[in-house]
Amino acid sequence: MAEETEGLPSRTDFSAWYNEVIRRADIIDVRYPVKGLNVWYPFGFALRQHTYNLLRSLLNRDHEEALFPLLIPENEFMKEAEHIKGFEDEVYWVTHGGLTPLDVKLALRPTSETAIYPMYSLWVRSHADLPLKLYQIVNTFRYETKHTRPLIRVREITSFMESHTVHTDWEDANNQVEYEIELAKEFYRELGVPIIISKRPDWDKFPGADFTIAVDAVFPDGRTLQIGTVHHLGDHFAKTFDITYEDVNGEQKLASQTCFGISERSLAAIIAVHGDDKGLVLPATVAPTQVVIIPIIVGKRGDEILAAAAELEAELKAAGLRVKTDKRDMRPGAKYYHWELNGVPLRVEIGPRDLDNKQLVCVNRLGVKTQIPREGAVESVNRLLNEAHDQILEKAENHLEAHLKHAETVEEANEVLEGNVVAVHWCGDRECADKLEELTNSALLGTEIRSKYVADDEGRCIICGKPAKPALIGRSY
Ligand code: P5A
Ligand code: ZN
Repeated sequence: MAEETEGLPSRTDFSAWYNEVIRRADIIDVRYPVKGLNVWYPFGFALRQHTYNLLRSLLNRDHEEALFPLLIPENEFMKEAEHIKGFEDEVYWVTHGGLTPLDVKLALRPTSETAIYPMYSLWVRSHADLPLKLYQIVNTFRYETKHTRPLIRVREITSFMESHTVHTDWEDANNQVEYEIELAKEFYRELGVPIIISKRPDWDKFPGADFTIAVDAVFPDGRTLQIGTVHHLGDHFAKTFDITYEDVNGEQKLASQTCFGISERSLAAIIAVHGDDKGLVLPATVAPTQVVIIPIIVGKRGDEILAAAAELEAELKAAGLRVKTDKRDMRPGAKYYHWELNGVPLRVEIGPRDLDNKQLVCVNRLGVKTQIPREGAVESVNRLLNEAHDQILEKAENHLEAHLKHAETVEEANEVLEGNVVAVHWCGDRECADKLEELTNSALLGTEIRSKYVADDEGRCIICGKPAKPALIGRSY
């Protein structure tokens, strides 16, 4: 809808590149007249659909999908003290029904703990009802005051996957936390997006949680984006909302809970991490079109070539692949440009010479060219799609590795912080963290880092010199 022929801004100006690519590749239109609320174009919506189908398929292994209301009565919303404190400046309120002021104001959910847990209190009776593992995929509203950006920081989160689980005890909930971390890892591996997992410092955890484990991606400019969080809620909400059960001995016990969230930031990560100066680079797992066939029509053999293209399309589609044939009357170069902008993982060209040689020319989105025999094309194309996936993951891994630095002193940290995430040692004291953040103009992202690039070694605190563990600092979106 918005394609133009001049080049995209270079990726070195990441923000300019990002804004252009999501517009030109028909992902999101930001012209809706409310700040932070955006419109999905059909192509963006298709990408969203495939991405969330993948997420659903992973969740459905051990969760069930449900749906709770958008509006939360003020009295429920106000029950958990920490939670309200964390969200009070971000809530939109519904105050009227028509012209009549409501007796009880209604919050537009910024997240659904306070909508779901009163119901859990009714549903959970006995240990036999546990564990309870539900999720929903809904829109939520947060009156964000920081700079909004499409998919990255929005005021209507249109694609909020929130999982909420209930367990008999803290240990069982903790196992669920680990399970959900693994689930997030698998999801992002399927998207080819490398991640860093860490425990957020206490002051940055989810309001009402025992602790928060965050999933971060590293963007082209070296800034990080939190693309998922798993929270151990302990029994804080269970106490507030009276989620109790009768154990095997007939005693009433408080339940222990977790929640886990992923939003359209997962799509921002796909776009930002893989994209290049030509546009989107989509992983085949979620690309709306996985293969585009380009008939190269020269001379008199047009009909023959179109027939061969149609036959190939039918064969690939029958094998379950998402395929399009671009029959438009245009120069092949202009077609390549279009499909590259849209991130299609594999282009297959058929010209007269290929017909004669019973072969196909395949070019993946990273520009790797391969000739395959026409016979057995389904198998070859599947292999090339898998290889393309490995290549984009490897490229992204290399980027992450190159942008993960280590520093022993504040001076060293300041030398490498521009454009990078930096591993340091920190003793765990808030004062040292505050000082470090101030001296480096960065944020302490987390500890207990799960990344093959950061060793779990003992060191000296970068501020006070006391024994310390690894911590990550960086600048984030
Ligand atoms: C977990 C799900 C929660 O809300 N309650 C239910 C928990 N956690 S969270 O960390 O606050 O949000 C989960 C993830 O949502 C993304 N996110 C956003 N995405 C786009 N725009 C926003 N304004 C926004 N706010 C949060 C983050 O990826 C976060 O980890
Ligand atoms: Zn210290």
